[in-house]
Amino acid sequence: TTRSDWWRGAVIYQIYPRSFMDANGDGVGDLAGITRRLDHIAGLGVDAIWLSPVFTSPMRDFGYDVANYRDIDPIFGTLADFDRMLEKAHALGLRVIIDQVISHSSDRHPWFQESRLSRTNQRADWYVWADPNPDGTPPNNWLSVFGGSAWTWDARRMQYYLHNFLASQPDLNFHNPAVQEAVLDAMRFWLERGVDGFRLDTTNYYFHSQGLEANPVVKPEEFNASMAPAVNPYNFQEHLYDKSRPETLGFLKRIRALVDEYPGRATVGEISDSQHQLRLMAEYTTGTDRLNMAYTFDYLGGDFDASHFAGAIARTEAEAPGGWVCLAFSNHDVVRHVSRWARPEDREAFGRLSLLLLLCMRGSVCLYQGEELGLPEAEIAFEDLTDPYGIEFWPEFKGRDGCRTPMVWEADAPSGGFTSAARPWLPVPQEHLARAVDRQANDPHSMLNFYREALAFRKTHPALIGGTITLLERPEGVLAFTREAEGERLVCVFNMRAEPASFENAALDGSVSCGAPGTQDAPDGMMLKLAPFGAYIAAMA
Ligand code: TEU
Repeated sequence: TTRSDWWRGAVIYQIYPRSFMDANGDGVGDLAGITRRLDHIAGLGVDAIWLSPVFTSPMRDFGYDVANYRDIDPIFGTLADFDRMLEKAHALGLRVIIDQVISHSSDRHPWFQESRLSRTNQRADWYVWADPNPDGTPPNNWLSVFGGSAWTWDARRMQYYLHNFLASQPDLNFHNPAVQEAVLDAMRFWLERGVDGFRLDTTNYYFHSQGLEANPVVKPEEFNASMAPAVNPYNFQEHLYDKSRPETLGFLKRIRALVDEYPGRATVGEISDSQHQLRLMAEYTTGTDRLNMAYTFDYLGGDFDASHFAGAIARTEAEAPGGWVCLAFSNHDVVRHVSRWARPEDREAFGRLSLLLLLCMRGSVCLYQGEELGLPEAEIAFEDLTDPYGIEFWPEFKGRDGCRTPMVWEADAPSGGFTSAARPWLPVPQEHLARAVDRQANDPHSMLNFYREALAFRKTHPALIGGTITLLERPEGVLAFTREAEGERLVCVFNMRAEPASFENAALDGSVSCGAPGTQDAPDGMMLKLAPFGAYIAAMA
């Protein structure tokens, strides 16, 4: 299609390049591997891919620490490999969104190497530097998401520098216009190369308050422990001064103006702020001069609970009605959702129900590689951990390795066909092998084929892609709403529990099958009996 607003209601498949497909046999996935396996993604029926970072990096945070914004890390290949991947994706009808990690760079980036040399060099103010307190302690109480102070002492420059994440991820100073120009230039480089848009890492972290005021401390009872590990002291502060600053919007408008020079490109921002999520969502995505979409953390943590979902939908509709949400249940930062939300014996039914729900809510959708196979979270021994966040907070928080293990392509091949190396960079769990793509591809009842059918169903229903959403009255454990657009009205009912339920509503009367996969028997008048994790999706006369 050539629709310039293709992103509205699109389904985006996230590739974690280290773990998708290894073509050169070094145990780490690469661009040539992705190119080889793009058919699998096209065969799902998604609209686009989002590629986690493939840029030059020392890989302290596995690519979310960029040392050169305009080149590909050798572990992933070359710019020519990138171009080949892009060309094949486009030939298959897939748009390509790349990750832009501009809030911070790697400490190996030449910009930082220069900045740390002195207080007077031409890049001295490209990062956030501050003097110590008289007793030598850091300038204030700001904390790193990954543990410890957000300030690290630099012995050469004799100052502290700010990092919201690892000490090897110094925070770029967006108050400096030259920094804004430099990162916009790097984005233009990729637009010129033909990418279809950007996933913007940590958009609400670009700016800090130059007053360096201390963040207030949050009372434990006000802290939303379900959204973030309670073991992490970061979550006990209200982040008023280190992020989510008002200057952000002005810069997002500059990004949009740049992207708008290239027709049909789109942006999706990551807003990570459990306290001000919806306000920022509304601010960053309402109107035509800022981001196209932002993805919501509402369903990346919390409980799989009808009240939680109904509340999140209602709040989003009320507080960010003009915004556009990107929905996701899994990504490279959280426990895979079938493990997070379901008991092992429920996962087949749960995986299907949760996909139908994801595809029926209002917004665009991000799927994470492997979820189409129903992969559970991998259990990784402490000795095998690679994620610095997990190593820091083990065992209360086990980190992100468990959702980053390699894709499984062939059940009977070593390492599931991911690599010919003796050891992949993270282990391939034995229990994943039976779920490999080749096993599921020809089984009409597999999770993989359910994903294909459900995605095909969504494609043919404008009410699901762009329609309004209206919540219906519901008993506990059941979520129900209608979606409406272009004269089409669908009623969608989900039993979110592992036990039978019933649902009675006038909206059901006269509803007719509309071919949704896995949908269950028609109601008896206004009364619907739902199987455990059962769904009913129908058109209303
Ligand atoms: O994540 C932003 C972020 O806030 C993370 O702390 C997230 O909440 C956490 O990983 C959840 O477990 C982005 C990227 O998605 C992540 O992979 C990077 O490590 C991080 O930025 C730093 O670039």
